Formats: sequence, structure tokens, C-alpha cells
Amino acid sequence: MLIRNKQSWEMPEHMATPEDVYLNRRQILAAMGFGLAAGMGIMPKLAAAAIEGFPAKRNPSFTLDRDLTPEDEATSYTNFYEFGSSKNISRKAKRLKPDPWSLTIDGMVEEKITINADELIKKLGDQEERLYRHRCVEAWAMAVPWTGIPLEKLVRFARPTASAKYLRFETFHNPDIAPGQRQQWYPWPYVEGITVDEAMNVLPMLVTGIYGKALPNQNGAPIRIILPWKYGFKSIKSISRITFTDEKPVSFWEELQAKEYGFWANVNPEYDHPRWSQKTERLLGSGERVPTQLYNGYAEQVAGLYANMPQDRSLFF
Ligand SMILES: Nc1nc2c(c(=O)[nH]1)N[C@H]1C(S)=C(S)[C@@H](COP(=O)(O)O)O[C@H]1N2
Ligand SMILES: [Mo]
Repeated sequence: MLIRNKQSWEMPEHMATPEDVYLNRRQILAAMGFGLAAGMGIMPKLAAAAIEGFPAKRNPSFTLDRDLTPEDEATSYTNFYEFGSSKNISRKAKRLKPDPWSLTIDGMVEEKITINADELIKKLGDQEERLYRHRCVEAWAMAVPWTGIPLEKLVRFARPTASAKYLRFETFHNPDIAPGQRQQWYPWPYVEGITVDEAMNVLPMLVTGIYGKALPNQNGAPIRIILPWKYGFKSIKSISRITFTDEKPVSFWEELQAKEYGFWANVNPEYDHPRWSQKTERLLGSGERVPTQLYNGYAEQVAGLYANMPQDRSLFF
């Protein structure tokens, strides 16, 4: 996303901390005490095992009003700031190692869990495929087949306590493989959040694949969230931690520019972004401009979540 005015958090390139002041990986691990643990052979070894279940059976309840975006468009025009601010980051994203992948579920849960992504998916049940529209806040859009598990199943698996109100998602943090994370004026790691009520809705998916195959790195391998009624930045990629909490999470983009990227961020053509209109969107592939729909066309499934809230601009930022 483009940010027009230089803000206090925005440092010019030349002021960025030079790479040589960064601790190297061994120093960080040593500082954390892991160096010793690894040396003594008490670090658990993660075993590589690919996530299974591709292609998954399509769930016919989710239909589209438009053609699917060509696969090569949806997998080459991607937002993944960890690898740079351009859309063309797939080559850089090859450095990400999605297998084995450890994910921690913690916070207000009966029991903290750290589990490999493939094992987690196995425990959550059969994967399914759904065709969803996706709407970036920058006003481009696509329609793709995602493979995954309803997020609701993860919530049940996690056993949150009664006080948990929100899910806070965190992306991996490793500047050694993700050059964007060396740009210190960004509040890494990428964080997103939704309410537990939203997570229990029928739409959110814990996604592992696209077009019937495992996610390519640039689309958020090995595991991400998809929230098709919200602006795309909420659909966080390459998740390494999910925390249940009673505090409203502050997302990566909200921390950078709260006036432009808020917590709810539900799609609505009536509320413009401060710097551009949200009335229409450009389809990846054809380049066609089509009208944007309230809740990205998913009002039937999600409008009820917000029925008791002020129906104003704050719901749509
Ligand atoms: N970790 C992380 N997740 C992210 C982003 C990102 O930069 N980093 N970009 C977001 C934005 S702005 C969009 S539009 C979608 C894009 O998903 P896609 O590249 O698979 O289309 O991912 C979202 N998830
Ligand atoms: Mo986006």
C-alpha cells in the first residue's frame, strides 16, 4: 500500500539501520539461550512432512458471479511486504521454507499448543475447496479457489477460555530470509486480528492451498487466513502464532496508518479510502472495472455480526 505523506514512523531509506548492525542468527539464538539448548541436543527437531489433501473436494455452497482469475495472475501479482513492497516478489519469496512449519496457539486457551502445520491440518479434518472473491483495499480484486479448513474448527481445537474475545495472528519474523523485515520503520512482525465471533462465522478459512495445490510461498505458505468480506490486508499470510486475547489486536497496517487501515476493514463501496474511491475494483487478469459490493458480496453471511454496532465509517476501515 502506498502512504502519501512522510509520517513520523516513516524513515527515509538512507536512515534505515544498516544491515551490519543486525545480530546474526547465531547471536540471536545464543542470546535467547537456544544456542546452548541446541548444543546439548535438547532442541526438539521438527520433521518435514507436507500438508496433505490436494486437490480437495469443492464445497458447492460458495459460488461466484465472475470468472476465476487466471492462476498465473493470482500467483504472480501478490502483496507480501516481508519480501518487498512490489507485487512481484515470488522470486524473493523462494527463500521461505514452509516445511517443516511450527505454529503456536497460545493466550487465553485451556492449553498452549505448538504444533507442525501438517499435523494441525490432519487434526482439524478434511480440507475443502471454496471459490471466493478477494478485494484488496488498493481496489484490485480476484476470484480464486482456496483449499483449507473452516477457521471455526481451529477455534474449537484451541479451546479458548470464556474471557477470550479476539484472535491475534502473527506472521513469521526472520529478516535473514525476508528482506522487507530489515526495513525497521515497519512494525514487524505482520499482525492481524478478528473477534472470536467473526472467527466462528461460516466464511473465514484457514488456508493451505490455491488452485488445488499447496500455497506457493508468495501467497502465504504454508498456512494463512482468508476473510473474503474484509479488505485483503486482513487475510494474513504465513502464520506462525495465533493468540486468543481479551485485548483488541492492533494490526500491522493500523499501527502504520490507523486513519486508512482500521480494525474492522469490511468492504463497502460507500466509504472511500481517504486517498481513493472504493466504488469500483479492477479485476486481475481481464483488467475490467466492476462495482464493489457491500461486504464484498457476502452480506448474507456476515451482516448479522455487525447488526448491533454503529453502522458508520468505523465498520469499514
Ligand atoms: N504477512 C503478510 N500477510 C499479508 C500481506 C503482507 O504483506 N504480509 N499482504 C496482505 C494484502 S494487502 C493482501 S491484498 C493479501 C494478498 O494476498 P495474495 O497475495 O495471496 O493475493 O495478503 C495480505 N496478507
Ligand atoms: Mo491488499
